[in-house]
Amino acid sequence: MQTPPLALTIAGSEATGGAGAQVDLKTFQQHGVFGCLALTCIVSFDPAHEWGHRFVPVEPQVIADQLEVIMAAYPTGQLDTVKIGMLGTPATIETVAGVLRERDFDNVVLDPVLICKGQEPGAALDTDRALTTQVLPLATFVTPNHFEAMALSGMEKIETVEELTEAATRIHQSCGAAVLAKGGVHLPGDEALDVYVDDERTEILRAPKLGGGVQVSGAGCTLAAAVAAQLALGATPFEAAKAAKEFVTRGIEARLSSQAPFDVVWQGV
Ligand code: PXL
Repeated sequence: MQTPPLALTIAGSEATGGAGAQVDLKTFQQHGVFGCLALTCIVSFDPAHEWGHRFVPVEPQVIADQLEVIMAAYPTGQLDTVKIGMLGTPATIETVAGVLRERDFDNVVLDPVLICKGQEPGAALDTDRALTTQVLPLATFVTPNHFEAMALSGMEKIETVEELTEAATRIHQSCGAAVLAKGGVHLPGDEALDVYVDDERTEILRAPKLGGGVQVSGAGCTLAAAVAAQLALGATPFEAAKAAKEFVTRGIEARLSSQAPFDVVWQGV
C-alpha cells in the first residue's frame, strides 16, 4: 500500500452533515486523501426558527492548539494542502492567517464563506473585511459563489457569464490565486456555469442545472474540498477545477433530502 496524500481543512462543523468540515472530510476520503481538521466554529440550524443559523465560535487558543499539533505531526513535504472554509470571526481569521504566514503550503484553497444559506448578507462586515485583507492574499485557489464574487470583485451585479468572467478576472488580478467563480442557479439558462481564471487561461465550465434550479446546501464546500483533494493528488489547478465540478455534479444528482428545507450533496457516489 502506498501512503495517501494529506490535506487539512480549517472549517466549521455543520451538525447535520450537509456542509462544513463534515463535507470536507467525506470528500477527502472519497478521493483517497487522508484528512485532518482544525475546527473553527459549530453551526446548529434551529429547526424551531426556520432553520436559522446558531453559531458558536471555537476559542482562538483552541484553534491555535489544533493547528499546532497538526503542523507538529505532519511536516512540510507531507502536508502541503489546506482548504479553508467557514472561519466566522475576526479573531479566528487572525489566528488562521498567522499560521498560514508561518507555514508555506503549496496549495491554499479558500472557500470565502461570507454568508451561509439563510444568513443575512452583510451581517458581519468586519469578518468579511478581515477575510479579504488577511486570508485572500495567502490563497492559491479561491472559489467564490455568486454573492462572494460580487463582494470580492466590487461588482454591483453579475447577471451574465460575461459579468461572471469579469468578476473572476478582477479577483484573480487582486490576489493572484486561481479563481473558480460559481454562477450556480443565479445566471439564466439551463446550465450551471462556473468561470475559471488563472495566469494562463480563462475557461467556462458547464454542467446541467439539476433539481429545477433549487439550491443544494454543501455544494460549495464539496467543490472546494474536491479541488483541495485533487491538488493534494497532484492535479494542476485547472484539472482540479474540472474534476471537482464533475464530482459535485454527481453528488448533486445523488442528493439527500430530509426534513430540513434544503437538500444536501451526497459525496459517496
Ligand atoms: O455552506 C457554507 C457553510 C460552511 N461551513 C459551515 C456551514 C455552512 C453553511 O451552513 O454551516 C460550518
